[in-house]
Amino acid sequence: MVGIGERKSRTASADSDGLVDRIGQVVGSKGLILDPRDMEPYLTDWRRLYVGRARAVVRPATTAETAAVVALAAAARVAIVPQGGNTGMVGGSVPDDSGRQIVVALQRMNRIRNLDPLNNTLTAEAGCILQQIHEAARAEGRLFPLSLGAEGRCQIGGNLSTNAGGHGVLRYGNARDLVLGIEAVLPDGRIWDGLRALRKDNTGYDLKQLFIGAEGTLGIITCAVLKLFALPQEVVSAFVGFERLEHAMVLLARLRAAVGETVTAFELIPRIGLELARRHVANVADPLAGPHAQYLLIEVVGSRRDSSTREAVEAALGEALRAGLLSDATLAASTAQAKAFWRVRETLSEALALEGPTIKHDVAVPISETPAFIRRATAAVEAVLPGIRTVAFGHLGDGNIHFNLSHPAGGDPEAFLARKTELNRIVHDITADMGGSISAEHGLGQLKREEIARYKAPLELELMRRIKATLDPLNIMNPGKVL
Ligand code: FAD
Ligand code: 2HG
Ligand code: ZN
Repeated sequence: MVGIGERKSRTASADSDGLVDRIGQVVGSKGLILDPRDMEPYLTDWRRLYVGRARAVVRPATTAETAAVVALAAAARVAIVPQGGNTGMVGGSVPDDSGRQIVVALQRMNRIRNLDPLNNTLTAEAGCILQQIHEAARAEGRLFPLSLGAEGRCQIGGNLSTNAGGHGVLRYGNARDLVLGIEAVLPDGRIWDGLRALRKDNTGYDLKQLFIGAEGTLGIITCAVLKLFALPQEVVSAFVGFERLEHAMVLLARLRAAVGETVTAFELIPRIGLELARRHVANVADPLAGPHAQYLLIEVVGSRRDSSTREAVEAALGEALRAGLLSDATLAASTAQAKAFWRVRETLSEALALEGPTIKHDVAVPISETPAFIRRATAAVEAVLPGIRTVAFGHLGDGNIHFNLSHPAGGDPEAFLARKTELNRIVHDITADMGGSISAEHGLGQLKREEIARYKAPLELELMRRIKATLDPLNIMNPGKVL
């Protein structure tokens, strides 16, 4: 660690215009990180694809402090990179390598400002960890349904800025659908108080939606009013083995016919994914006895404290088994068992990273087209790179496939990564041809900033640029991301 005196002298020497000093006066010593070693975790993204440098990492504790920091940076024409839990998949949360940008990390803004059980709303500051919000809601007998593998680390500000998806989208929608109001600091340092807690508000453009999914390019989200839901009384988790992807779509339709819109997760795990998770991650077990080509992790919730949902799911799966749609299935008999099912699903990204170089695609196609997409894209990448290992998993119930490509076993990892652009092009062209999106839930960040120009209509890109120029004419808010 570096002593305070040392930090000061380091600051002074690198701070010829006095900006960092002025920011330090706003946020105090707890709010400023200048030592290169202490800054390190804020400069590298989760995937370790991007390593940037920063003039300072600033950790404001309040909206007023955030606004003052942004105003100072804007006056000095210094760019800001907002950062939440730094779990993003597309390099949006880390600075470039100029060493001139300032990272504004929201982690100290972690208060739940209000929870209104009768209005079914929770008001949380941007730096609240998603899991903290789950726990606060649960303590009042409510559910905040946004749910993803990174929930122990990602922050609600990051979730909203990426319009995160995750496991519950087919029942509850994306992050965008779970917000009633936000508060944001604009690129000129003004505070927009849009913290309304209303179900209905038709008074013009829905401004909050501009900031949601903007990946920090239009302002810093500092607080949000979130929608809460009834806590399920019964949660049924099933792990299903099956052989043909088309059958999964039929199974989803049958399940919905049996239990209505209470299917909250319908997640695809291919055999290779299960094998990689077992190889690389501790405490991952195969819930079924024999091997199957594909698996589904299904969750259905019930609103009655009895076993009626479990019985309905059991019956639907039994019928599907007899109809040859699936090969085997097991229902979790306890919360611990359900957790073990989820461990298989939620450690897939980690397992892939541990297996070696991976080329990722996060695509959406119409739900009914997912089997055709997986087949077509798999054949296309295998044709150009025999031995390539496709690990297509994800949110099948939303038509969102994480089409991951792992390097051929025993092959040269560098040679594999050198073909990234070519493989991206193949997968994304197929996606576009099927009416899909090249970023279903992870956003564009730096990773897909150039790529999107090929797939988005010029008019849409023009409108996006105009919105950016209107809100951020100095281009200081996370420049080089999205656009
Ligand atoms: P960060 O990574 O810190 O930032 C993401 C972007 O938002 C950046 O552009 C940043 O500048 C901006 N930003 C952050 N906070 C603010 C703010 N307060 N105001 C303005 N801009 C801000 N994503 C999914 O959608 N679904 C999944 O199922 C899913 N599963 C994952 C599983 C694992 C194991 C991991 C590592 C990641 C997963 N992700 C998933 C990706 C990631 O967790 C989400 O994108 C998450 O929403 C990012 O939140 P964060 O706080 O880490 O944001
Ligand atoms: C998930 O659903 C995440 O697990 C990550 O969105 C997907 O690693 C990936 O490709
Ligand atoms: Zn996902």
